[in-house]
Amino acid sequence: MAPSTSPDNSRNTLLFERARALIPGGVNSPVRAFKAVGGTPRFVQRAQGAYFWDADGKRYIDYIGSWGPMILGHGHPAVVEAVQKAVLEGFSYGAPTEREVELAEEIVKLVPSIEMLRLVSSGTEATMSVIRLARGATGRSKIIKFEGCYHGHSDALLVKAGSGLATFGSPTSAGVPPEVVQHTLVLEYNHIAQLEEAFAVHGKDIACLMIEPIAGNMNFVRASVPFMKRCRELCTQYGALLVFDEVMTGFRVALGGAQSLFARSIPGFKPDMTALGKVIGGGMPMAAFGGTRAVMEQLAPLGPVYQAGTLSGNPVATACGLATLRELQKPGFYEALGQRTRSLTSGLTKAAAQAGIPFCADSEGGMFGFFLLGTLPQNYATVMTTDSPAFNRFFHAMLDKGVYYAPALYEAGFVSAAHTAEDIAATVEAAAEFFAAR
Ligand code: KE4
Repeated sequence: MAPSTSPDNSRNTLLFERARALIPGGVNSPVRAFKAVGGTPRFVQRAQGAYFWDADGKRYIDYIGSWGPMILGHGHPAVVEAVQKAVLEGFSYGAPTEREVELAEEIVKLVPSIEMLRLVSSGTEATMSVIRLARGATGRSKIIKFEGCYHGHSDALLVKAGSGLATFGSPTSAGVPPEVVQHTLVLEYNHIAQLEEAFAVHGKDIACLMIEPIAGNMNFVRASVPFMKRCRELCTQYGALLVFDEVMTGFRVALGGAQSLFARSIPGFKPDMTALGKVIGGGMPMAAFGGTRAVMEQLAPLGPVYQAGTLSGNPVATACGLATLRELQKPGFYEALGQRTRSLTSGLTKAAAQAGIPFCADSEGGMFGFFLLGTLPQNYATVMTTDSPAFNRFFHAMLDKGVYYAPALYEAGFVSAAHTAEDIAATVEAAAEFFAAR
């Protein structure tokens, strides 16, 4: 089946043509262009609850939710009310507000490893600032990241694994000079021996190790507990900072983020720094980074590490984020969300098994992933063994049936509190029809 494309007279097609005339690829972020899956992106006209409607008025069950932020579903009344009230007080001041303090207090209360934090406007800003701060605080230049983990598009982090093991990476993007990434070491996710080798050779020069604790940028791959335990131990042993990039997992997989899950298995576990985003803005431009007071106080205006932002802590975005975080803390929120997400992944797995299709899935809280593979991958190379054309056929068949998954096999999926059991049943039925026809 060829990728579904909207009919030529579709408003999606017409809008995509207009957009491509003025915006590179017709989109303001590459993954939205459907390049990996082919076909015509759906231009969203409006969204409500678990759904959005495209430019032709077709309804989709939304499993992207803005790539994570819309955990309550689109247009939650308490959030809408908070934003409407905030805009009447002003859009932006470039001066401190009480609400920034309230949001900081809420995050510090919910994420024990964060003693102090700074608000920024995107996950990229958060992780970019963390790298600079880690380097400034330690006086070291080298950083470790993992293949398949994405931390935004700052130069030092646009790096792919070198040819051999534990080599310094080369840029994944044009425009990034090799000297900018010469200090970035790219390792294989979940590879303990390689991690130990890297620290044995470079440990005293490593400023930080940055990791997605559940890697949503290679669909859904968990760091194993033994691997994460070694990351913590080696960072401590060599004086490097352990940085959790929880831009996607923060408040998405659990109220305390992925770090709270590792703390259940590893007594006393805490990262040194955390990057947050997505959910904490409730869909508006808001992210944050935080950690121990000793490290955070190295930041301007207190310390020598510079970092700034015109719209950082924006009063409308903080209202949206605060209203979202308050809803998440209601009793039973994550239990219900986790159960709803698991009903999706188990339903899809059962439907594929009945049709004899290789398929596996995993989820935590409101985040999930599935693979057209027999077993859950542990690293990027394995994820990429997926039959891409088969995924693309599945993606477009679901799109035609009004189910909207991430338009790339290496992206995670998201369930919101607004997704009903009926939505899940309809989603599973659509997949079962597709699998049965294979
Ligand atoms: P932003 O700069 O896009 O707000 O955040 C960058 C970022 C940092 N860290 C993690 C773990 C992330 O997942 C992201 C961004 N996630 C992607 C989805 N894979 C955003 C979607 C997009 O790029 O359009």
